[in-house]
Amino acid sequence: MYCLSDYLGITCVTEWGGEPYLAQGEIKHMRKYLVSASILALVIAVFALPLATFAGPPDSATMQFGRPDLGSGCNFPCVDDASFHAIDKIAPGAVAISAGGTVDFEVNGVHQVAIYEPGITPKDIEPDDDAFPFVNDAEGRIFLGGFNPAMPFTDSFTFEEPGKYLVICNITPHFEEAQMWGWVIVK
Ligand SMILES: [Cu+2]
Repeated sequence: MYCLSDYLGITCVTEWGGEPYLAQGEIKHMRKYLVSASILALVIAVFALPLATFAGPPDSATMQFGRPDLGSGCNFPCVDDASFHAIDKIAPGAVAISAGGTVDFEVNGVHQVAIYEPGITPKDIEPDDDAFPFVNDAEGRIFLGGFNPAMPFTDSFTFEEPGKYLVICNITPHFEEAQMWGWVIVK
C-alpha cells in the first residue's frame, strides 16, 4: 500500500492504525447491534409469554370419536382385536378450551358420546347390565349424544363452567375394554 508519509520519514502509523481503528469501530457497531437485538428479543419474550398465558386456551376443539382410518380395515360388523383397540378410541385423549367454548365430537362408527360433570372419573361409571351394550349410567351425566352407526355425524357441546369433564363412549365394550374415554379441560 502506498503511503506518502513514508517519504517524509514518518511511519505510516495513522494509515495502518486507521484500519484496525475502523475495524474496531465496526466490531463496536456490531456489538451494539447484537446487544440491541438481544434486548429486543428479551422484551418480546417477556411480554409475549404473559400475553400467550392471558389469551388462554382456544374457545373450540374437535375430538374424533372413533378412528376407522386406523386398524386393519376390519370394521363393524367385522371385529378383530387390533382394529378394536385402534378404532375404538377418542383422539386426542384430552382437549383444553376456555369456559363458554364448544367441543365438536366427530362420531364415526358404533359410538355414542356421553359427558359427565366434573369430579366423575372412569371408575365412577357403572354400566347398566340391563342396557347392554350401552353403558347408560345417568348419574352425573350432562350430555348424551346421538347414535347412528350407519353414517358419520357430529355432536357438539358447549361447556359454560370451568372444570375437568369426563367424556366416554356409551358403548360398554368400548368403554370397559378399549378404554374409550377422554377429558375436556375447561379453563
Ligand atoms: Cu365407541
